[in-house]
Amino acid sequence: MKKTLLALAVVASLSSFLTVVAEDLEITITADKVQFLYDVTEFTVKPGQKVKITLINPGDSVTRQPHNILICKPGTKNAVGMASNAGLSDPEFLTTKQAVPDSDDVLFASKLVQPDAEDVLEFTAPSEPGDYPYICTYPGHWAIMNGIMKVAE
Ligand SMILES: [Cu+2]
Repeated sequence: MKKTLLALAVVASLSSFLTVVAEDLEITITADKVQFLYDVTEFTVKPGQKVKITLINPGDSVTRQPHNILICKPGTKNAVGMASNAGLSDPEFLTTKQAVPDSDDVLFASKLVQPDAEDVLEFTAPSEPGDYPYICTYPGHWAIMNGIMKVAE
């Protein structure tokens, strides 16, 4: 009887350990070669999970456009997108700033990725569950080049 209880206790503590240490999520998102789109438009992470996104801009892209990926606070896709359009008046927007608008609504941002290049964006998922939009803020892309990172248990 004692052994059974001990075994149960071990199993219980192991399973709670496993829920706390969720595996890192690695995901590859590739920009479309013809349209301003990501090939992944939705993925789900756990609160506090470590996330690694590799953004690939294919070398044989027809558009030859740079792309990036920004994770934004829930409900702020349009605000951040509009801020990126406005960024065009800033001569440093596409260079030093990597097309990332100055906004508290931007949580995480990759570099601007040229064709035939990639960038890795690593971050810890927010602890607050919700739908976090991600967008490309190369001006004009965000309205269609976007997706949702769901943070959910
Ligand atoms: Cu883009």
